[in-house]
Amino acid sequence: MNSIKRSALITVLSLASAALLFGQDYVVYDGESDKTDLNRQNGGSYYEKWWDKAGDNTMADSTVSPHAGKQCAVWTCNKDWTGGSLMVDPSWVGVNIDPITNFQFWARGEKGGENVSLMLFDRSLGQPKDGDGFYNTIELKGLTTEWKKYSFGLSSLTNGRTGKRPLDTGMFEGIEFSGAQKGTVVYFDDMKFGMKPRKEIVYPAIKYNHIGYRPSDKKTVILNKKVDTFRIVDAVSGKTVLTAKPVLETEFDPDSGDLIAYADFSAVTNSGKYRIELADGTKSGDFTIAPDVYKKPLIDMIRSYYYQRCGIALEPKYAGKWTRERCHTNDARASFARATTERSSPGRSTCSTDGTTRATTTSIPGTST
Ligand SMILES: [Ca+2]
Repeated sequence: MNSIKRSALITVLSLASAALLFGQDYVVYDGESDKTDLNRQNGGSYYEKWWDKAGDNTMADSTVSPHAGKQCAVWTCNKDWTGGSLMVDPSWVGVNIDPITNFQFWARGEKGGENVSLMLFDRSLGQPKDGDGFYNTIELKGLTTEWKKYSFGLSSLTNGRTGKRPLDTGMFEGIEFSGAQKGTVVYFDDMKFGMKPRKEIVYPAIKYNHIGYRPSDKKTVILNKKVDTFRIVDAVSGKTVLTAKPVLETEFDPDSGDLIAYADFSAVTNSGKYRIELADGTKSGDFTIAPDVYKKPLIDMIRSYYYQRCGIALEPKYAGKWTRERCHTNDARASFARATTERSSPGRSTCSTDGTTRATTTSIPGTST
């Protein structure tokens, strides 16, 4: 990226290319719902001023000519070079933006010609070794009074340029607004992370009980295909032991969107390994018919409670390769976010493996804690 000038980072997309969205977007701000406006109390994002006295800069929901819907956000800089941050996650947990491909938003200036800097940051912002200059910054220069769409490939913002620290994508926290002169008023709307397209997952058309079936039980498999007949085949000999017709339950199940049919093979009562084959050639994996098919799952399930115990050591003779020392032996404690009007960022807690909880407080550039 260092060979590309910063200004080249900014790609102004035409309306024609606005359709190039990815899968399900993560809405950072659109001003249209409790979760996507600036009301933290309702679970939305919120604005936190950093270098300021009260009113040096603000960000608020606005009904003045939004790009879409009823509201947009208005950022107002009342004192040169002051700034603050749009906190994306009101709970301070952080947002995993690994599956994100781009950062996009619409912006306009109140008068035209406005400049403002946007910086994506994670929890490490402000640690002594990470001044704010270590992050990649989006420089918006010369905004117009008309709404324009901006989009940035996230890799250009997270992979870093020379001397820039990449974002911790698992702990993404917010977007800083700064770098403007007194009197700058900028509107934002439809601020989103574009998600990678989701691959459709295709599940096998035959749903059978992988644990197995007891000889005297009613035995069915669910089919998501319409076929005239099915066969139960002895997996060892390859011989067909039953041929029958499935019963169609529905052509369209509203919950799954599937066709559902049942293939009943309760007539097969001899212990052994079998599979089901449909008239169109579709086959299941092998399954067992035996009186004790539930024995091993029962043991595994009960044993799982032992593996999950933390206050005792897991011994090799019981735990095998999952042997370990006892853990979480101390009382745990957690600290929570302080009022956002304080000049330092909230303390956060991390539960460590020894059961203690480390509270960390992050300094913010330009403030003292
Ligand atoms: Ca809106």
